[in-house]
This record gives sequence, C-alpha cells and structure tokens, in this order.
Amino acid sequence: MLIRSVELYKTVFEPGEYPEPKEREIAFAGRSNVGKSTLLNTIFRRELAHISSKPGKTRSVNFYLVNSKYFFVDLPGYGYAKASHQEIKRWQSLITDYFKSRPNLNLVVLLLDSRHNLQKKDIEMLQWLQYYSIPFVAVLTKSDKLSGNQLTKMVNNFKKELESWGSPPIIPVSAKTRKGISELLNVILGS
Ligand SMILES: Nc1nc2c(ncn2[C@@H]2O[C@H](COP(=O)(O)OP(=O)(O)O)[C@@H](O)[C@H]2O)c(=O)[nH]1
Ligand SMILES: [Mg+2]
Repeated sequence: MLIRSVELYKTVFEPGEYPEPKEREIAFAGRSNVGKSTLLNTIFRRELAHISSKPGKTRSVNFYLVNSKYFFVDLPGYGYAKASHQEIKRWQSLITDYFKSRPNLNLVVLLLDSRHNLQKKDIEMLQWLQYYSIPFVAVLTKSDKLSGNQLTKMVNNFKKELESWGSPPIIPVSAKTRKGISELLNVILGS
C-alpha cells in the first residue's frame, strides 16, 4: 500500500464525537512513549502526529484520512505513570466507547516496546481487544536499539507471550531505519 495522501481529519476529545466511517479503519494503540506518534509520522512521511516532550499529554482520538478512504486512528497512549485516577477513567471510557462504536474498525496495530516484555497495561489492552473481538497485529517499536541477536530473542519472547492471545503477526519496526514499515503497510492493506 502506498500512502498517496494524508490529512488530520478530526480530533475527538469526548466519546461519541466520531466522524462517519470510511471504507476501512485501522487504529494504533500503545503505552505512552512507545513511539506511536513517531511511527505514524514515519508511515505518513510527514510530521503530522505530535511528538510530545511531555508523555501522557495526548488525550484525544485523532482520525487521519489516508488516500481519501481509510481512517488511521491514533488512540491516546496508556500507562503513563503520573496519570491521575480521573485521567485513567477518562481514557478508559474514550477507548471502550471507541471500540464499541466503529463498524469499520477491522484492525488494531498494537505497539509494544521491543526492549521490554508485555506490561500489565498491555495485557489490559489485549483483554479489551479480545472482549471486542478486534483482530490485531503486534508491532515492536524502536528495534534499532537492539542488536540482531537481542531482537531475535525478544521476537521469540513476544511470540510465546502472545500465543494465548491468538498468535498475531509480530512486526519489528524502526522509525530510524524504516525497518518493517512497508511490511506493516502490507499487513494493514491485507487486513
Ligand atoms: N531509536 C528510536 N527511537 C524512537 C523510535 N520511535 C520513537 N522513538 C523515540 O521514543 C520517544 C517517544 O516517541 P513518541 O513517538 O513521542 O511516543 P508516543 O508517546 O507513543 O507517541 C521519542 O523520543 C522518539 O524519538 C525508533 O524507532 N527508534
Ligand atoms: Mg504520541
């Protein structure tokens, strides 16, 4: 899949305020600071997604219109250590409301840091994906920070950990080297 055009179509702060669905919708989810904005900018080849110096700041659902017919949706990052109880509640209602409301959502790209094993908050997200029966692919971010051997080891670890979650495709990526980007786009197109 080639990205021919992309625009930030709508930013949503409250549950329910979503745009009319397009042909297909792909959502990007992951812990705060996992590299979600950087990955989106790398996919788009444009600095559209805001890379925050203050983690946990983005509390909106951003709809990017790609090639005039797909929505790529940037979900708010989770697991920010300093988030208040109220912020976490708000985040949960945004995400669950989003998962419930989007008929054309057919894939979630779940970002995981290639250097760490699954975290508690990632498991929570996996439970939601399972509960709402949403297919997903696991993307291992910042793979340039690992040596070849370390990365192979982590991919195998994730493979084992994700067996009980339906053995999704696992794609190591790097925004620095563009490793895995075209493979990810092919998976998205094939979804
Ligand atoms: N080395 C490396 N750093 C990355 C990569 N992707 C993101 N980062 C860095 O990780 C930090 C968090 O990235 P950001 O995209 O803001 O994360 P977000 O909170 O998930 O949107 C930033 O300092 C990025 O420069 C990558 O592929 N390689
Ligand atoms: Mg971000």
